Amino acid sequence: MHGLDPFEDEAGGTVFRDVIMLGLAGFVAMVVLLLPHINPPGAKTSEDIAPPGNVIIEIRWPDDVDADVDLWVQAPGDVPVGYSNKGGAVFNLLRDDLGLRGDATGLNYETSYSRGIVPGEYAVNLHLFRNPSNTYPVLVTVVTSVKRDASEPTRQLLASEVLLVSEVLLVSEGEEVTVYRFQLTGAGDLVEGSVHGLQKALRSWRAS
Ligand SMILES: [Ca+2]
Repeated sequence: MHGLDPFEDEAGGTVFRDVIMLGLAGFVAMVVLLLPHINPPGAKTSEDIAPPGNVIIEIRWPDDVDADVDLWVQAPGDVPVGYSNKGGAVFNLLRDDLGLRGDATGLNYETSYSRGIVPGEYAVNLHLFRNPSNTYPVLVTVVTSVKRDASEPTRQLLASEVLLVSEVLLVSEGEEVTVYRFQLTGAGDLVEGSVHGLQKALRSWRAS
């Protein structure tokens, strides 16, 4: 008589309630742990808060071309960031795509993200590090976008706005070209008339 045994019901109910209470306790503990992050204590001045938004620079080249193209970027007042220096004060290179070697996705792309939008001039270079495919030219698409609102981190791509798109033909191994240089305001707007392609070496850059 399974369901009629009052003790069994009682015990089952207790276990059930305990599980709920444990679950609730866990939830409350999580909320308490998260509270300092959600609501940092103390008054913050605008200088304490990292500038919102970020700059995203992506390059893409044909997936069937076994070429190792490198993206090099430089933010205002920062060191160049590329495969041999994957992080600066502003930019981080997500990964160095070597072409078809060691590639889980089969896609050829590299992306650099900034933390915050620093006003001033940015430079974007491409370097054809290796081209074992010996296919020329290598067509590389370069997209620069900004995400102004940092409050929705999970909607990174939806919330970003494309500023510049370029296609570049790389014609020889070891070639480094400046795709463009441009200025941004602190709000992430392109400064009118600021885009130019004056060459600037980033890969071989050394602090003076
Ligand atoms: Ca690469």
